Amino acid sequence: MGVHEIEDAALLFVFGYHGAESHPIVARRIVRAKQKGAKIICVDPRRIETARIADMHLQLKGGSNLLLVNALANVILEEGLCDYDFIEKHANGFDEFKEVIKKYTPESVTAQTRVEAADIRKAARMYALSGRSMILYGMGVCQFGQAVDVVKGLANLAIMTGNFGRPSVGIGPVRGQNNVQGACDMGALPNVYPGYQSVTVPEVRAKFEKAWGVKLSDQPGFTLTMVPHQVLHETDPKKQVHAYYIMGEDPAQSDPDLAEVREALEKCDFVVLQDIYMNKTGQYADVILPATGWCEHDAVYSCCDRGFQKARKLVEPSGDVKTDWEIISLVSTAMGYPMSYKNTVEIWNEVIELCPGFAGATDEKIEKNVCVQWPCRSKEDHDKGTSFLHKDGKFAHPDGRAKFFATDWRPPLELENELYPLTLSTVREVGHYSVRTMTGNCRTLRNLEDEPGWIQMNPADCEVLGLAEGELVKVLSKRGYCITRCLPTGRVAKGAVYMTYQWWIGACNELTIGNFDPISKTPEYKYCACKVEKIEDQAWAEKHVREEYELIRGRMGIDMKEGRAA
Ligand SMILES: Nc1nc2c(c(=O)[nH]1)N[C@H]1C(S)=C(S)[C@@H](COP(=O)(O)OP(=O)(O)OC[C@H]3O[C@@H](n4cnc5c(=O)[nH]c(N)nc54)[C@H](O)[C@@H]3O)O[C@H]1N2
Ligand SMILES: Nc1nc2c(c(=O)[nH]1)N[C@H]1C(S)=C(S)[C@@H](COP(=O)(O)OP(=O)(O)OC[C@H]3O[C@@H](n4cnc5c(=O)[nH]c(N)nc54)[C@H](O)[C@@H]3O)O[C@H]1N2
Ligand SMILES: [Mo]
Repeated sequence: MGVHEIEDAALLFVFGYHGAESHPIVARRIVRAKQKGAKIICVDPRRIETARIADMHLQLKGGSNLLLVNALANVILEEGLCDYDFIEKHANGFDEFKEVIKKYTPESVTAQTRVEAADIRKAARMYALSGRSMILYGMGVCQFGQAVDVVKGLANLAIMTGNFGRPSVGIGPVRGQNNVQGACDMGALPNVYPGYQSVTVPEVRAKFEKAWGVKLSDQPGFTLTMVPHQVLHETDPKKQVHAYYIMGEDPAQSDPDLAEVREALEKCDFVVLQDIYMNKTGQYADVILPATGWCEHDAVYSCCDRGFQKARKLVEPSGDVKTDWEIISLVSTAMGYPMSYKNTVEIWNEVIELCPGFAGATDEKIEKNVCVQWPCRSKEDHDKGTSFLHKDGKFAHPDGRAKFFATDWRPPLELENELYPLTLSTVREVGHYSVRTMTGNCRTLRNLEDEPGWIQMNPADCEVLGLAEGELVKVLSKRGYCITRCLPTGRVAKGAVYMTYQWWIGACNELTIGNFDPISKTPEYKYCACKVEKIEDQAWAEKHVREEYELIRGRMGIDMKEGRAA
């Protein structure tokens, strides 16, 4: 669906998504939906902003998503709240689905989800009966070892209640970065060319081979998160990774289990970093290729709602930098495959020529209509793109029907235990962005919030350890430790702590675990076991943090004279 459709839903089911911190502009749409009379159900283990304006907050225990989703489906089935006509006309696999779901009664999941059976029943009824229910989900779904199954579980809810194929319904992954959708659209995935065309389909491969005048492999590559394993532990020489070309990513800050990432970067024979700032990974790079930032070049972005939008160059870049596409062209030319694009429009024309789903999204059309959502197949003016998918119940499977898919819940890999009694979940904060190269280089934002960040803890857990707000603490897991500040808050449940992954010193990825969803290969950033230790010598700790910060800022080339932390 289009982002604007959020406002007109009759019910918003916000599941593991914290718009107020992550996407304040999208969050405005949620507030407006509320003002227009929508009901809101928030499913989050924390009392986030959405929970405060919601009609229901299901404060489940982290890691229990699929139990809750299956139990919601169970109620919808048991109480006959399905849209049977929609199911019959547009879906397959209903009987097998019912078989799996029937044991997930609300009572059977209460102990593990910590959500009352009566609340599960009430939420299921509200979702099924609103007439226009829209699901929004985020990293609270995706960052688990069992992630894709939960997405399919949410899709089941939408199929069984006929909430697909009309405006303001459906299931919306509110994708992370401003152009993460675009990166996928352009084929920055291991198994597809641009336009989601599979590398294993011979006709597709033949088309790209002809267009590019090369021979292409029929084997999918690796996902980013698999690289440390492919460098350190792969025994098949054909699958070992020896060189790593990193463009716009900082694995030494953003990947799980940083000790392992550092080992891999050190062992890798050749590392290239193409970035607009120095970052932690840059310290392991053999070559650094400096690129221009977003207002220094022309570009096309895809929003999370599949909308192509143009971004224009506003300022002339200064210093020894080039645009990303020029750098790629030069490297390619030097390696023996000449590329001679003159501008981004030329590149865009090649994209739409090779991708049937984007074929109609011409540069002129995006220019004229501001935003064109794919699929847009015809260059004719009348094809303005597609606001919502699955119109008239037509789905992407070859027979045009949706498919129910249900499976059993799997617990997270590393559960709380005697040595590490707390669960750690890692999230975002509004004032800083991902690996903080961009916002950490901005003095105003640093003045609002600076190293070493915070750990959100329930006041009862703080009391046990004798911790006060602002005190520096040591957080440890089986894999490493870091130092951060204690933030007592009733927004989180007892036994569960939360850190944001933006901090270089309070770097929670020293602690996180490399457990991956088998399909998406997304790490379990939202669950591992940890413990918090009091630091008796606070003066030492404050000095240590200051010194570490100066060291890192020195390596990153951030001017030490201005904007020093107070
Ligand atoms: N200011 C700022 N904005 C950002 C970013 C940033 O770094 N800073 N990063 C961008 C990126 S890359 C992304 S991907 C998006 C992500 O944006 P969101 O999807 O909102 O990501 P998170 O805040 O990590 O997690 C969402 C919620 O999941 C909840 N959660 C944790 N465990 C569970 C669970 O077991 N079940 C459920 N149902 N919920 C759970 C958390 O409490 C949290 O409130 O934000 C983007 N926007
Ligand atoms: N613990 C924990 N870890 C997480 C997460 C979590 O929730 N918890 N979230 C994960 C998620 S969802 C994401 S998306 C990742 C994000 O992690 P990363 O992708 O590593 O972080 P970003 O800050 O988005 O940007 C990476 C680099 O891109 C550079 N960059 C910005 N613009 C450009 C450009 O135009 N060209 C080039 N060449 N470079 C540019 C930045 O300077 C930065 O160094 O982190 C993941 N890591
Ligand atoms: Mo993300």
